[in-house]
Amino acid sequence: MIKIGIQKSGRLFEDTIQLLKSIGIPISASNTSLKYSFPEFPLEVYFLRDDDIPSYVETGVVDVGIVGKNLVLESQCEVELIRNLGFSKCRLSFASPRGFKLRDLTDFNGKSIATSYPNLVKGFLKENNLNCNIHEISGSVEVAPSIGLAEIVCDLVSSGSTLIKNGLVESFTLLESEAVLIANKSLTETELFSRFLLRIDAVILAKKSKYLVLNAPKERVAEIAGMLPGLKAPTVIPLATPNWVSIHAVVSSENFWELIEKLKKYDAEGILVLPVEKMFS
Ligand code: PRT
Ligand code: ZN
Repeated sequence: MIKIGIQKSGRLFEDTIQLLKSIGIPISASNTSLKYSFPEFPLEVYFLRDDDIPSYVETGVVDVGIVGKNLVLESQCEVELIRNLGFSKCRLSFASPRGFKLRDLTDFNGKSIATSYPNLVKGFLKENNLNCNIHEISGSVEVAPSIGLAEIVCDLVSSGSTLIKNGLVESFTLLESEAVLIANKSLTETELFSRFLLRIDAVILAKKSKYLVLNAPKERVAEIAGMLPGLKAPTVIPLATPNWVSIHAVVSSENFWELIEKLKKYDAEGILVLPVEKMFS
Protein backbone atom coordinates (compact mmCIF):
# COMPACT_ATOMS: atom_id res chain seq x y z
CA MET A 1 0.00 0.00 0.00
CA ILE A 2 1.32 3.48 -0.92
CA LYS A 3 0.08 6.35 1.25
CA ILE A 4 -0.05 9.67 -0.59
CA GLY A 5 -0.53 13.07 1.06
CA ILE A 6 -2.26 15.71 -1.04
CA GLN A 7 -3.63 19.19 -0.31
CA LYS A 8 -7.15 19.16 1.14
CA SER A 9 -8.15 22.39 -0.60
CA GLY A 10 -6.34 25.27 -2.24
CA ARG A 11 -4.32 26.01 -5.34
CA LEU A 12 -2.87 22.49 -5.73
CA PHE A 13 -6.12 20.65 -5.18
CA GLU A 14 -7.85 20.58 -8.61
CA ASP A 15 -4.76 19.61 -10.64
CA THR A 16 -3.75 16.98 -8.08
CA ILE A 17 -7.20 15.36 -8.22
CA GLN A 18 -7.00 15.48 -12.03
CA LEU A 19 -3.57 13.80 -12.00
CA LEU A 20 -4.78 11.02 -9.69
CA LYS A 21 -7.85 10.47 -11.87
CA SER A 22 -5.68 10.22 -14.96
CA ILE A 23 -3.55 7.46 -13.37
CA GLY A 24 -6.71 5.46 -12.78
CA ILE A 25 -7.63 6.53 -9.24
CA PRO A 26 -11.33 7.42 -9.34
CA ILE A 27 -11.14 10.10 -6.68
CA SER A 28 -14.02 12.44 -6.01
CA ALA A 29 -13.33 16.10 -5.27
CA SER A 30 -16.42 16.23 -3.09
CA ASN A 31 -15.31 13.44 -0.74
CA THR A 32 -12.23 14.74 1.02
CA SER A 33 -12.55 12.88 4.29
CA LEU A 34 -9.14 12.39 5.88
CA LYS A 35 -8.39 9.00 4.31
CA TYR A 36 -9.54 7.36 1.11
CA SER A 37 -8.51 3.88 -0.27
CA PHE A 38 -8.82 2.31 -3.71
CA PRO A 39 -9.03 -1.30 -4.84
CA GLU A 40 -7.84 -0.28 -8.39
CA PHE A 41 -4.32 0.35 -7.09
CA PRO A 42 -3.03 -0.17 -3.54
CA LEU A 43 -3.14 3.55 -2.74
CA GLU A 44 -4.40 5.43 0.28
CA VAL A 45 -4.97 9.16 -0.16
CA TYR A 46 -4.63 11.50 2.85
CA PHE A 47 -6.06 15.01 2.58
CA LEU A 48 -3.74 17.40 4.42
CA ARG A 49 -2.66 21.03 4.76
CA ASP A 50 0.13 21.55 2.24
CA ASP A 51 2.51 22.80 4.97
CA ASP A 52 2.42 19.39 6.69
CA ILE A 53 3.15 17.30 3.59
CA PRO A 54 7.00 17.52 3.49
CA SER A 55 7.45 16.55 7.16
CA TYR A 56 4.81 13.79 6.94
CA VAL A 57 6.72 12.33 3.97
CA GLU A 58 10.06 12.67 5.77
CA THR A 59 8.82 10.88 8.90
CA GLY A 60 6.90 8.20 6.97
CA VAL A 61 3.38 9.19 8.08
CA VAL A 62 2.73 9.10 4.32
CA ASP A 63 5.05 7.61 1.68
CA VAL A 64 4.67 10.19 -1.08
CA GLY A 65 3.24 13.67 -1.39
CA ILE A 66 2.25 16.30 -3.93
CA VAL A 67 3.19 19.82 -2.85
CA GLY A 68 4.84 23.06 -4.08
CA LYS A 69 8.63 22.85 -4.51
CA ASN A 70 8.77 26.13 -2.53
CA LEU A 71 7.42 24.40 0.59
CA VAL A 72 9.66 21.35 0.18
CA LEU A 73 12.83 23.45 0.00
CA GLU A 74 11.73 25.81 2.78
CA SER A 75 10.94 22.88 5.08
CA GLN A 76 14.50 21.49 4.69
CA CYS A 77 12.95 18.04 5.12
CA GLU A 78 14.97 15.06 3.93
CA VAL A 79 12.75 13.75 1.14
CA GLU A 80 13.38 12.64 -2.44
CA LEU A 81 12.23 15.10 -5.08
CA ILE A 82 10.91 12.65 -7.67
CA ARG A 83 9.23 14.63 -10.47
CA ASN A 84 8.19 18.15 -11.44
CA LEU A 85 4.48 17.93 -12.20
CA GLY A 86 4.05 21.02 -14.40
CA PHE A 87 1.17 22.72 -12.53
CA SER A 88 0.79 25.46 -9.88
CA LYS A 89 3.76 27.25 -11.38
CA CYS A 90 4.97 30.34 -9.55
CA ARG A 91 8.18 32.02 -8.46
CA LEU A 92 9.53 33.17 -5.12
CA SER A 93 10.66 36.74 -5.76
CA PHE A 94 11.90 39.82 -4.00
CA ALA A 95 9.97 43.05 -4.46
CA SER A 96 10.11 46.55 -3.06
CA PRO A 97 8.02 49.75 -3.24
CA ARG A 98 8.12 51.64 -6.56
CA GLY A 99 10.14 54.46 -5.04
CA PHE A 100 12.88 52.07 -3.88
CA LYS A 101 13.66 49.81 -6.77
CA LEU A 102 16.20 47.03 -6.15
CA ARG A 103 18.68 47.31 -9.04
CA ASP A 104 21.65 45.54 -7.57
CA LEU A 105 22.09 42.86 -4.90
CA THR A 106 24.09 45.31 -2.75
CA ASP A 107 20.86 47.38 -2.45
CA PHE A 108 19.69 44.66 -0.03
CA ASN A 109 22.38 45.38 2.57
CA GLY A 110 21.07 46.74 5.87
CA LYS A 111 17.41 46.42 4.81
CA SER A 112 14.65 44.35 6.38
CA ILE A 113 12.82 41.64 4.43
CA ALA A 114 9.33 40.32 5.23
CA THR A 115 8.71 36.75 4.11
CA SER A 116 7.05 33.43 4.88
CA TYR A 117 10.18 31.71 3.50
CA PRO A 118 12.89 32.58 6.08
CA ASN A 119 15.09 29.56 5.37
CA LEU A 120 15.19 30.13 1.62
CA VAL A 121 15.80 33.86 2.11
CA LYS A 122 18.58 33.20 4.67
CA GLY A 123 20.25 30.83 2.20
CA PHE A 124 20.04 33.40 -0.60
CA LEU A 125 21.51 36.16 1.60
CA LYS A 126 24.35 33.92 2.77
CA GLU A 127 25.20 32.81 -0.76
CA ASN A 128 25.43 36.42 -1.85
CA ASN A 129 27.19 37.73 1.27
CA LEU A 130 24.34 40.09 2.14
CA ASN A 131 23.28 41.35 5.54
CA CYS A 132 19.57 41.93 6.19
CA ASN A 133 16.99 41.53 8.94
CA ILE A 134 14.37 38.92 8.21
CA HIS A 135 10.80 39.34 9.50
CA GLU A 136 9.01 36.05 9.28
CA ILE A 137 5.28 36.51 8.72
CA SER A 138 2.74 33.88 7.82
CA GLY A 139 0.46 35.76 5.41
CA SER A 140 -0.26 39.06 3.59
CA VAL A 141 3.45 39.61 3.08
CA GLU A 142 2.72 42.18 0.40
CA VAL A 143 1.42 44.74 2.92
CA ALA A 144 4.64 44.74 4.98
CA PRO A 145 6.21 47.84 3.34
CA SER A 146 3.03 49.93 3.60
CA ILE A 147 2.68 49.25 7.34
CA GLY A 148 6.37 49.95 7.92
CA LEU A 149 7.31 46.39 8.86
CA ALA A 150 9.97 45.88 6.18
CA GLU A 151 11.43 47.60 3.13
CA ILE A 152 11.57 44.47 0.99
CA VAL A 153 9.25 41.48 0.62
CA CYS A 154 10.01 37.98 -0.62
CA ASP A 155 6.83 36.18 -1.65
CA LEU A 156 5.30 33.87 -4.23
CA VAL A 157 4.25 35.53 -7.47
CA SER A 158 2.25 34.09 -10.35
CA SER A 159 0.45 36.77 -12.39
CA GLY A 160 2.16 39.63 -10.53
CA SER A 161 -1.11 41.47 -9.90
CA THR A 162 -0.86 41.29 -6.07
CA LEU A 163 2.48 43.10 -6.22
CA ILE A 164 1.12 45.74 -8.61
CA LYS A 165 -1.97 46.32 -6.43
CA ASN A 166 0.32 46.94 -3.47
CA GLY A 167 2.65 49.31 -5.32
CA LEU A 168 5.53 46.84 -5.34
CA VAL A 169 8.05 46.10 -8.09
CA GLU A 170 9.49 42.61 -8.54
CA SER A 171 13.29 42.51 -8.80
CA PHE A 172 15.16 39.23 -8.21
CA THR A 173 13.75 35.69 -8.38
CA LEU A 174 15.02 33.33 -5.71
CA LEU A 175 13.25 30.19 -6.93
CA GLU A 176 11.08 28.96 -9.81
CA SER A 177 8.47 26.65 -8.32
CA GLU A 178 5.77 24.20 -9.35
CA ALA A 179 3.97 21.22 -7.85
CA VAL A 180 6.32 18.28 -7.28
CA LEU A 181 6.04 14.64 -6.36
CA ILE A 182 8.13 13.85 -3.28
CA ALA A 183 8.79 10.50 -1.64
CA ASN A 184 10.19 9.07 1.54
CA LYS A 185 13.78 7.97 0.94
CA SER A 186 13.08 4.35 1.94
CA LEU A 187 10.34 3.93 -0.65
CA THR A 188 11.96 4.77 -3.96
CA GLU A 189 13.51 1.34 -4.61
CA THR A 190 10.32 -0.66 -4.04
CA GLU A 191 8.44 -2.41 -6.84
CA LEU A 192 5.14 -0.81 -5.89
CA PHE A 193 6.67 2.64 -6.16
CA SER A 194 8.00 1.80 -9.69
CA ARG A 195 4.47 0.79 -10.68
CA PHE A 196 3.11 4.05 -9.31
CA LEU A 197 5.81 6.06 -11.10
CA LEU A 198 5.17 4.27 -14.41
CA ARG A 199 1.63 5.68 -14.29
CA ILE A 200 2.69 9.17 -13.25
CA ASP A 201 5.36 9.32 -15.98
CA ALA A 202 2.88 8.17 -18.65
CA VAL A 203 0.67 11.16 -17.78
CA ILE A 204 3.51 13.70 -17.50
CA LEU A 205 4.92 12.61 -20.87
CA ALA A 206 1.48 12.65 -22.51
CA LYS A 207 0.84 16.21 -21.31
CA LYS A 208 4.07 17.33 -22.96
CA SER A 209 3.13 15.68 -26.27
CA LYS A 210 0.70 15.98 -29.17
CA TYR A 211 -0.14 13.52 -31.92
CA LEU A 212 0.17 15.10 -35.35
CA VAL A 213 -1.30 13.79 -38.60
CA LEU A 214 -0.78 15.57 -41.91
CA ASN A 215 -0.79 15.02 -45.65
CA ALA A 216 2.14 16.06 -47.83
CA PRO A 217 3.59 15.50 -51.31
CA LYS A 218 5.96 12.50 -51.36
CA GLU A 219 8.96 14.63 -52.38
CA ARG A 220 8.63 16.63 -49.13
CA VAL A 221 8.87 13.60 -46.80
CA ALA A 222 12.58 13.91 -46.00
CA GLU A 223 12.33 17.61 -45.10
CA ILE A 224 9.15 17.18 -43.06
CA ALA A 225 10.46 14.06 -41.28
CA GLY A 226 13.53 16.08 -40.27
CA MET A 227 11.24 18.47 -38.38
CA LEU A 228 9.33 15.68 -36.63
CA PRO A 229 11.58 13.63 -34.39
CA GLY A 230 8.66 11.57 -33.03
CA LEU A 231 9.30 8.55 -30.82
CA LYS A 232 11.70 6.90 -33.28
CA ALA A 233 10.77 8.37 -36.65
CA PRO A 234 7.45 9.52 -38.08
CA THR A 235 5.14 6.96 -39.69
CA VAL A 236 4.67 7.54 -43.43
CA ILE A 237 1.61 5.97 -45.08
CA PRO A 238 0.83 6.23 -48.84
CA LEU A 239 -2.44 7.97 -49.76
CA ALA A 240 -4.84 6.90 -52.52
CA THR A 241 -3.84 10.10 -54.36
CA PRO A 242 -0.60 9.32 -56.29
CA ASN A 243 2.60 10.86 -54.88
CA TRP A 244 0.93 11.95 -51.63
CA VAL A 245 1.51 10.51 -48.17
CA SER A 246 0.08 10.84 -44.70
CA ILE A 247 2.65 11.49 -41.98
CA HIS A 248 1.97 10.65 -38.30
CA ALA A 249 4.23 11.71 -35.44
CA VAL A 250 4.29 12.47 -31.73
CA VAL A 251 5.66 15.97 -31.20
CA SER A 252 6.41 18.17 -28.21
CA SER A 253 3.69 20.59 -27.06
CA GLU A 254 6.39 23.23 -26.71
CA ASN A 255 7.06 25.46 -29.73
CA PHE A 256 4.10 23.73 -31.29
CA TRP A 257 2.75 26.73 -33.26
CA GLU A 258 6.18 27.44 -34.76
CA LEU A 259 6.30 23.84 -35.97
CA ILE A 260 2.90 24.16 -37.68
CA GLU A 261 4.02 27.35 -39.43
CA LYS A 262 7.17 25.57 -40.71
CA LEU A 263 5.17 22.52 -41.87
CA LYS A 264 2.81 24.75 -43.87
CA LYS A 265 5.85 26.16 -45.69
CA TYR A 266 6.73 22.59 -46.76
CA ASP A 267 3.28 22.05 -48.34
CA ALA A 268 1.76 20.10 -45.44
CA GLU A 269 -2.03 19.96 -45.69
CA GLY A 270 -4.96 18.69 -43.65
CA ILE A 271 -2.99 18.96 -40.43
CA LEU A 272 -4.73 17.30 -37.45
CA VAL A 273 -3.54 17.71 -33.89
CA LEU A 274 -4.75 15.23 -31.28
CA PRO A 275 -4.15 15.09 -27.54
CA VAL A 276 -2.16 12.13 -26.21
CA GLU A 277 -3.84 10.43 -23.25
CA LYS A 278 -0.94 8.32 -21.96
CA MET A 279 2.58 7.81 -23.26
CA PHE A 280 5.14 5.19 -22.22
CA SER A 281 8.76 5.84 -23.22
O1 PRT B 1 -4.60 25.50 3.31
P1 PRT B 1 -3.22 25.14 2.90
O2 PRT B 1 -2.18 25.45 3.95
O3 PRT B 1 -3.15 23.73 2.39
O4 PRT B 1 -2.91 26.03 1.60
P2 PRT B 1 -2.20 27.46 1.47
O5 PRT B 1 -3.24 28.50 1.58
O6 PRT B 1 -1.00 27.53 2.36
O7 PRT B 1 -1.58 27.36 0.00
P3 PRT B 1 -2.22 27.75 -1.41
O8 PRT B 1 -3.31 26.81 -1.76
O9 PRT B 1 -2.49 29.21 -1.49
O10 PRT B 1 -0.94 27.49 -2.34
C1 PRT B 1 -0.42 26.20 -2.51
C2 PRT B 1 0.78 26.26 -3.44
O11 PRT B 1 0.38 26.80 -4.70
C3 PRT B 1 1.92 27.15 -3.02
O12 PRT B 1 2.76 26.57 -2.02
C4 PRT B 1 2.65 27.33 -4.33
O13 PRT B 1 3.50 26.22 -4.60
C5 PRT B 1 1.53 27.34 -5.37
N1 PRT B 1 1.20 28.68 -5.90
C6 PRT B 1 1.13 28.99 -7.23
C7 PRT B 1 0.91 29.80 -5.21
C8 PRT B 1 0.69 30.82 -6.15
N2 PRT B 1 0.82 30.28 -7.40
C9 PRT B 1 0.34 32.14 -5.71
N3 PRT B 1 0.16 33.03 -6.54
N4 PRT B 1 0.80 30.06 -3.88
C10 PRT B 1 0.45 31.30 -3.46
N5 PRT B 1 0.24 32.35 -4.32
C11 PRT B 1 -0.15 33.66 -3.67
C12 PRT B 1 1.06 34.52 -3.25
O14 PRT B 1 1.48 34.13 -1.95
C13 PRT B 1 0.49 35.94 -3.29
O15 PRT B 1 -0.27 36.22 -2.13
O16 PRT B 1 -0.88 34.48 -4.58
C14 PRT B 1 -0.47 35.83 -4.47
C15 PRT B 1 0.26 36.28 -5.72
O17 PRT B 1 -0.44 35.90 -6.86
P4 PRT B 1 -0.43 36.85 -8.15
O18 PRT B 1 -1.14 36.06 -9.22
O19 PRT B 1 -1.17 38.11 -7.80
O20 PRT B 1 1.01 37.11 -8.51
ZN1 ZN C 1 -0.26 26.16 3.52
